[in-house]
Amino acid sequence: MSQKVAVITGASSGIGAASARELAAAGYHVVLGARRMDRLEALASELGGTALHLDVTDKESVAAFVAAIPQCDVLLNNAGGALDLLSVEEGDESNWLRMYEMNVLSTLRVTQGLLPALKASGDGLIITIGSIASFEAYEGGGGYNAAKFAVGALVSVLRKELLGQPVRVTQIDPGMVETEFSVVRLGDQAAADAVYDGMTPLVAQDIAEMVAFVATRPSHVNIDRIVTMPRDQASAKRVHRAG
Ligand code: 8X3
Repeated sequence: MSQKVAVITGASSGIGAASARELAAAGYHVVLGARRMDRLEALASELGGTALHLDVTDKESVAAFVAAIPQCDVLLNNAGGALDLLSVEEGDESNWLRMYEMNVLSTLRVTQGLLPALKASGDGLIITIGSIASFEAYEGGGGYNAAKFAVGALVSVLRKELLGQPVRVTQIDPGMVETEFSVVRLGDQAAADAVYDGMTPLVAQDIAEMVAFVATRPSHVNIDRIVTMPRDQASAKRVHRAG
Protein backbone atom coordinates (compact mmCIF):
# COMPACT_ATOMS: atom_id res chain seq x y z
CA MET A 1 0.00 0.00 0.00
CA SER A 2 1.45 3.40 -0.88
CA GLN A 3 -0.77 5.05 1.71
CA LYS A 4 0.89 5.10 5.13
CA VAL A 5 -0.66 2.97 7.85
CA ALA A 6 -1.25 4.03 11.46
CA VAL A 7 -2.14 1.34 14.00
CA ILE A 8 -4.01 2.50 17.10
CA THR A 9 -4.69 0.44 20.22
CA GLY A 10 -7.63 1.26 22.47
CA ALA A 11 -9.20 2.90 19.44
CA SER A 12 -12.87 2.44 20.35
CA SER A 13 -13.13 5.57 22.50
CA GLY A 14 -11.36 8.52 24.09
CA ILE A 15 -7.85 9.47 23.02
CA GLY A 16 -7.58 6.43 20.74
CA ALA A 17 -10.72 7.19 18.73
CA ALA A 18 -9.95 10.92 18.49
CA SER A 19 -6.39 10.14 17.36
CA ALA A 20 -7.70 7.74 14.73
CA ARG A 21 -9.80 10.59 13.30
CA GLU A 22 -6.84 12.98 13.29
CA LEU A 23 -4.45 10.46 11.74
CA ALA A 24 -7.02 9.57 9.07
CA ALA A 25 -7.40 13.30 8.36
CA ALA A 26 -3.59 13.49 8.03
CA GLY A 27 -3.79 10.88 5.26
CA TYR A 28 -3.13 7.61 7.08
CA HIS A 29 -5.00 4.38 6.59
CA VAL A 30 -5.96 3.65 10.19
CA VAL A 31 -5.98 0.18 11.68
CA LEU A 32 -8.09 0.23 14.82
CA GLY A 33 -7.67 -2.27 17.64
CA ALA A 34 -9.95 -2.69 20.67
CA ARG A 35 -12.35 -5.16 22.27
CA ARG A 36 -15.62 -3.33 21.54
CA MET A 37 -16.14 -4.32 17.91
CA ASP A 38 -19.43 -2.49 17.39
CA ARG A 39 -17.85 0.87 18.15
CA LEU A 40 -14.66 -0.04 16.31
CA GLU A 41 -16.46 -1.05 13.13
CA ALA A 42 -18.55 2.14 13.13
CA LEU A 43 -15.39 4.24 13.44
CA ALA A 44 -13.53 2.22 10.81
CA SER A 45 -16.33 2.67 8.31
CA GLU A 46 -16.48 6.41 9.06
CA LEU A 47 -12.72 6.71 8.45
CA GLY A 48 -12.31 4.13 5.68
CA GLY A 49 -10.07 2.20 8.06
CA THR A 50 -9.75 -1.36 9.28
CA ALA A 51 -11.22 -2.68 12.55
CA LEU A 52 -9.48 -5.61 14.24
CA HIS A 53 -10.39 -7.21 17.53
CA LEU A 54 -7.68 -6.66 20.12
CA ASP A 55 -7.38 -7.47 23.79
CA VAL A 56 -3.96 -6.10 24.73
CA THR A 57 -3.93 -8.17 27.93
CA ASP A 58 -4.16 -11.40 25.94
CA LYS A 59 -0.98 -12.60 24.27
CA GLU A 60 -2.81 -14.63 21.63
CA SER A 61 -5.11 -11.76 20.77
CA VAL A 62 -2.09 -9.50 20.25
CA ALA A 63 -0.42 -12.16 18.08
CA ALA A 64 -3.53 -12.47 15.88
CA PHE A 65 -3.80 -8.67 15.67
CA VAL A 66 -0.17 -8.30 14.61
CA ALA A 67 -0.45 -11.15 12.10
CA ALA A 68 -3.28 -9.29 10.36
CA ILE A 69 -1.15 -6.13 9.85
CA PRO A 70 1.33 -6.36 6.96
CA GLN A 71 2.29 -2.69 6.99
CA CYS A 72 2.79 -0.29 9.90
CA ASP A 73 4.30 3.19 9.67
CA VAL A 74 2.93 4.62 12.91
CA LEU A 75 2.01 2.73 16.07
CA LEU A 76 -0.02 4.54 18.71
CA ASN A 77 0.17 2.60 21.97
CA ASN A 78 -2.89 4.12 23.58
CA ALA A 79 -4.61 1.22 25.37
CA GLY A 80 -4.23 1.39 29.12
CA GLY A 81 -5.81 2.79 32.22
CA ALA A 82 -6.17 2.87 35.98
CA LEU A 83 -8.33 0.66 38.16
CA ASP A 84 -8.41 2.36 41.54
CA LEU A 85 -7.17 5.16 43.77
CA LEU A 86 -6.19 2.92 46.67
CA SER A 87 -3.28 3.66 48.98
CA VAL A 88 -0.29 1.36 48.99
CA GLU A 89 -1.41 0.18 52.42
CA GLU A 90 -4.87 -0.77 51.14
CA GLY A 91 -3.74 -1.69 47.63
CA ASP A 92 -5.32 -4.59 45.80
CA GLU A 93 -2.62 -6.86 44.41
CA SER A 94 -4.81 -8.15 41.59
CA ASN A 95 -5.46 -4.57 40.45
CA TRP A 96 -1.72 -3.89 40.51
CA LEU A 97 -1.19 -6.93 38.32
CA ARG A 98 -3.98 -5.98 35.92
CA MET A 99 -2.68 -2.43 35.61
CA TYR A 100 0.77 -3.80 34.80
CA GLU A 101 -0.80 -6.01 32.13
CA MET A 102 -3.00 -3.24 30.70
CA ASN A 103 -0.31 -0.59 30.55
CA VAL A 104 3.12 -2.19 30.42
CA LEU A 105 2.92 -5.70 28.98
CA SER A 106 0.33 -4.50 26.48
CA THR A 107 2.78 -1.89 25.20
CA LEU A 108 5.58 -4.44 25.19
CA ARG A 109 3.59 -7.02 23.23
CA VAL A 110 2.17 -4.74 20.58
CA THR A 111 5.50 -2.94 20.13
CA GLN A 112 7.45 -6.19 19.83
CA GLY A 113 4.90 -7.53 17.37
CA LEU A 114 4.92 -4.50 15.09
CA LEU A 115 8.59 -3.53 15.29
CA PRO A 116 9.60 -5.59 12.24
CA ALA A 117 6.99 -3.76 10.13
CA LEU A 118 7.91 -0.38 11.64
CA LYS A 119 11.57 -0.94 10.77
CA ALA A 120 10.70 -2.23 7.30
CA SER A 121 8.68 0.92 6.63
CA GLY A 122 11.95 2.84 6.55
CA ASP A 123 10.37 5.65 8.56
CA GLY A 124 8.54 4.23 11.54
CA LEU A 125 7.13 6.05 14.54
CA ILE A 126 5.97 4.69 17.89
CA ILE A 127 3.88 7.04 20.01
CA THR A 128 2.98 5.81 23.48
CA ILE A 129 0.41 7.48 25.70
CA GLY A 130 1.96 7.68 29.15
CA SER A 131 0.57 9.99 31.81
CA ILE A 132 1.84 12.58 34.25
CA ALA A 133 1.58 9.51 36.53
CA SER A 134 4.62 8.17 34.65
CA PHE A 135 6.88 10.65 36.45
CA GLU A 136 4.87 12.11 39.33
CA ALA A 137 3.97 9.82 42.21
CA TYR A 138 0.85 10.81 44.12
CA GLU A 139 -1.23 9.50 47.02
CA GLY A 140 -3.62 6.87 45.67
CA GLY A 141 -1.50 6.52 42.53
CA GLY A 142 0.16 3.29 43.72
CA GLY A 143 -0.43 0.58 41.16
CA TYR A 144 -1.10 3.04 38.33
CA ASN A 145 2.06 5.03 39.11
CA ALA A 146 4.10 1.83 39.22
CA ALA A 147 2.72 0.77 35.85
CA LYS A 148 3.09 4.15 34.14
CA PHE A 149 6.60 4.70 35.52
CA ALA A 150 7.38 1.33 33.93
CA VAL A 151 5.87 2.46 30.63
CA GLY A 152 8.19 5.47 30.76
CA ALA A 153 11.16 3.19 31.38
CA LEU A 154 10.17 0.93 28.49
CA VAL A 155 9.83 3.87 26.09
CA SER A 156 13.10 5.42 27.19
CA VAL A 157 15.01 2.14 26.85
CA LEU A 158 13.42 1.52 23.46
CA ARG A 159 14.46 4.92 22.09
CA LYS A 160 18.08 4.18 23.00
CA GLU A 161 17.96 0.64 21.63
CA LEU A 162 16.52 1.87 18.33
CA LEU A 163 19.16 4.54 17.80
CA GLY A 164 20.43 4.11 14.26
CA GLN A 165 17.20 2.43 13.12
CA PRO A 166 14.55 4.29 11.12
CA VAL A 167 12.05 4.31 13.98
CA ARG A 168 11.24 7.31 16.16
CA VAL A 169 9.94 6.97 19.70
CA THR A 170 7.65 9.47 21.43
CA GLN A 171 5.80 9.51 24.74
CA ILE A 172 2.87 11.81 25.41
CA ASP A 173 2.08 12.35 29.10
CA PRO A 174 -1.31 13.93 29.69
CA GLY A 175 -2.72 15.12 32.99
CA MET A 176 -6.48 15.35 33.36
CA VAL A 177 -8.33 14.41 30.17
CA GLU A 178 -12.06 13.80 30.39
CA THR A 179 -12.68 10.41 28.76
CA GLU A 180 -13.91 7.09 30.14
CA PHE A 181 -10.65 7.02 32.15
CA SER A 182 -12.15 8.15 35.47
CA VAL A 183 -15.31 6.08 35.03
CA VAL A 184 -13.14 2.97 34.71
CA ARG A 185 -10.93 4.02 37.61
CA LEU A 186 -13.71 4.99 40.03
CA GLY A 187 -16.50 2.71 38.88
CA ASP A 188 -19.31 5.17 38.22
CA GLN A 189 -20.17 8.28 36.26
CA ALA A 190 -21.01 10.51 39.24
CA ALA A 191 -17.62 9.87 40.85
CA ALA A 192 -15.93 10.47 37.50
CA ASP A 193 -17.81 13.75 37.00
CA ALA A 194 -16.62 14.94 40.42
CA VAL A 195 -12.99 14.56 39.30
CA TYR A 196 -13.54 17.37 36.77
CA ASP A 197 -15.89 19.45 38.92
CA GLY A 198 -15.29 23.21 38.68
CA MET A 199 -12.33 22.89 36.30
CA THR A 200 -11.85 22.55 32.58
CA PRO A 201 -10.06 19.31 31.73
CA LEU A 202 -8.38 18.47 28.47
CA VAL A 203 -10.48 16.48 26.02
CA ALA A 204 -9.42 13.57 23.83
CA GLN A 205 -9.24 15.87 20.81
CA ASP A 206 -6.50 17.94 22.48
CA ILE A 207 -4.27 14.89 22.75
CA ALA A 208 -5.24 13.64 19.29
CA GLU A 209 -4.00 16.91 17.77
CA MET A 210 -0.65 16.40 19.53
CA VAL A 211 -0.48 12.84 18.19
CA ALA A 212 -1.06 14.17 14.67
CA PHE A 213 1.53 16.91 15.20
CA VAL A 214 4.13 14.33 16.24
CA ALA A 215 3.24 12.09 13.29
CA THR A 216 3.53 14.91 10.76
CA ARG A 217 7.02 16.17 11.70
CA PRO A 218 9.78 15.58 9.14
CA SER A 219 11.39 12.18 9.64
CA HIS A 220 14.65 13.56 11.08
CA VAL A 221 12.72 15.12 13.99
CA ASN A 222 12.10 13.01 17.08
CA ILE A 223 9.85 14.46 19.76
CA ASP A 224 10.90 12.56 22.87
CA ARG A 225 8.20 13.56 25.27
CA ILE A 226 5.21 15.88 25.55
CA VAL A 227 3.85 16.69 29.00
CA THR A 228 0.44 18.34 28.83
CA MET A 229 -2.13 19.40 31.41
CA PRO A 230 -5.17 21.66 31.44
CA ARG A 231 -4.54 25.28 32.40
CA ASP A 232 -6.44 24.45 35.60
CA GLN A 233 -3.93 21.78 36.63
CA ALA A 234 -0.35 22.29 37.86
CA SER A 235 0.45 18.77 39.06
CA ALA A 236 -1.43 15.55 39.77
CA LYS A 237 -3.10 16.90 42.90
CA ARG A 238 -2.90 20.66 42.35
CA VAL A 239 -6.05 21.60 40.53
CA HIS A 240 -7.73 25.00 40.38
CA ARG A 241 -11.49 24.73 40.79
CA ALA A 242 -13.95 27.58 40.41
CA GLY A 243 -16.00 28.53 43.46
C1 8X3 B 1 -4.21 10.27 34.07
C2 8X3 B 1 -3.65 11.40 34.83
O1 8X3 B 1 -3.28 12.48 37.12
O2 8X3 B 1 -5.00 10.77 37.00
O3 8X3 B 1 -3.26 9.44 33.51
O4 8X3 B 1 -2.69 10.15 36.90
S1 8X3 B 1 -3.67 11.17 36.53
